[in-house]
Amino acid sequence: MKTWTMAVLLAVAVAGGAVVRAAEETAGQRQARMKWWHEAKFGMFIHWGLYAVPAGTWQGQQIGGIGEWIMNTGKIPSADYAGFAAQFNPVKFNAGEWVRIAKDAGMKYIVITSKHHDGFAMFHSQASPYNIYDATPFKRDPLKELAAACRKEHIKLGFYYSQFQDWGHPGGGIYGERWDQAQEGDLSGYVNKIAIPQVKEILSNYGPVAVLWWDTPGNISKEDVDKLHDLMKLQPQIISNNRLGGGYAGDTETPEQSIPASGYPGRDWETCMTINDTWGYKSYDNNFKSTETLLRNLVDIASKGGNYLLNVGPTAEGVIPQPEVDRLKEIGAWLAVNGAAIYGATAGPLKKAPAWGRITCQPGKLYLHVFNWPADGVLNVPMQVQVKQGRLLADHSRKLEVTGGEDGLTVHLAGNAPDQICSVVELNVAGELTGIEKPLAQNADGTVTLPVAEAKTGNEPQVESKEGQDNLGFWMNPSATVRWTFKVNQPGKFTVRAPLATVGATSRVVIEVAGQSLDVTVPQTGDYGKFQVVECGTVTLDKAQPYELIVKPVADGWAPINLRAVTLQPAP
Ligand code: H79
Repeated sequence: MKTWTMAVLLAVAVAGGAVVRAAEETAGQRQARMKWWHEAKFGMFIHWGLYAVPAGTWQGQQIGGIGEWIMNTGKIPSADYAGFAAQFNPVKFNAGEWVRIAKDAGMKYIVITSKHHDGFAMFHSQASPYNIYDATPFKRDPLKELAAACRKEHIKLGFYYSQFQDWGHPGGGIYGERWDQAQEGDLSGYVNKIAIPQVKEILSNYGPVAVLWWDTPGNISKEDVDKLHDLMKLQPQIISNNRLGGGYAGDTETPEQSIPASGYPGRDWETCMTINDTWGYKSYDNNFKSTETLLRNLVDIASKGGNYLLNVGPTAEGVIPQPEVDRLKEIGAWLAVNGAAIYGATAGPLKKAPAWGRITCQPGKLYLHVFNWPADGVLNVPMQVQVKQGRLLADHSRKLEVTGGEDGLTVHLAGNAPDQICSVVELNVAGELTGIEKPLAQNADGTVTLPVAEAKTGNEPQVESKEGQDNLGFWMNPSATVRWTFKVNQPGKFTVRAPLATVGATSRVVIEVAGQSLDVTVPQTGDYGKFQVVECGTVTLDKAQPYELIVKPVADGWAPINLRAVTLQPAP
């Protein structure tokens, strides 16, 4: 996790708690407002702006990081950056084609950058001439065209708007230092002269707006945030995210480039992610994720109850790069066969995903998404439920035998996997459904591993999964604790270790188990993603019985930490 992300989320978390519409909206009304979004599951994020012109290169230098940040990362003077507008003439832009690409991918909604941090509006704004209609040879309003194309094809359209960061107008917010005189000014002046009028425009001039995707809350005053918030009344059905600031929780959590290990119980959420390593187009970023990764991400997210907002970064000519289109097409082909297991599906019933894949639910149905087709054709599903029929979505004629036992259901998969990436088994089920989850226990060699994905944490901290490694982060609150229950059958003395990370200063926690308490100093590792295995001490667990282990911040000397696991190893 980047420190920066952490700071922004901290701003949200600290202010958090307020619920946007609690006063005006009943649970039933909210459910009705969110219905299309719950069914949609899969949307297209579009990052398109002036940054597509430099496309990652400035004065012959390739600028590192994400493409839409090039002005900031490359410290490009405002006048030079504004100069890109003269070269921005996306004559190949065809709104109908973009909508077709989204539709063919099986996506149900689009969220496009109406103005990113660079401050350049991608619509015809009256509030500032620094926009695609007034400042480029293009002289068209792509958001107007996209809104019309989406309406025609029944695709929902939402707008991203960077309310705080604006490097192109005086007074606009900046993460980091200003680098140009032209940026000098007062934040409230910018918010009232640019952000508020522009948000009013995008919510007034483009028909129904399905989503407002705020980004980077920053430190706009509460008074000004309230004004931004109240503009959403212009679109009473709009769905907004949690990045406005000012204590507004919004409708959705927005993990960026990561999939939370257990979703966000009690909250709607949407993972946004790039197909390569940039949001805005970079000519030389060819690090495209495979269709397998992207599709399994969609399934993983659906199995945890979330939505997937997958990004494309069109070029300055207005073209979505072909490698992105190719991958989206393949996902769409899979959804055309297996969509019943995704659209409108809810999270699977198990806390922990089975090793063979993922599970999603529909009323009366369970969908087994098989990533790893078992060689012996036998699939164990650790849950008890009455099964009326099992079949493959890819081939309805292949009926599958399903038997029940103490360890749960056994599905007999005759033949080969119909899909190398993910084959879906549909089970018609009846009655109560119970998961059979094995409690954490000692391994044969006596060690106990307590992974963060299996910890009880309450609402905070949260487990994220990155590159296959679970990581418990966003642990800002010193009164939050993390606990596990596990069974010991070989009692004895154990050495306790934990991979830990913190930045800035050391931090302190205590680990409590069986009435014993270990004082742990978390070393500075320099990065929340860089872990050091800390020797915490020894404990004695002298009975064959379940124990509870708790990790608790120490009030004095606590700083936010990240944790991967706690292990107990038999000590000599
Ligand atoms: O719009 C996309 C990003 O531009 C935006 N959110 C998504 C949806 C975003 N803003 N900030 N961040 C994401 C994270 C910022 C990371 C940073 Fe950096 C690390 C900013 C400064 C250090 C990356 C590396 C950008 C510049 C250098």
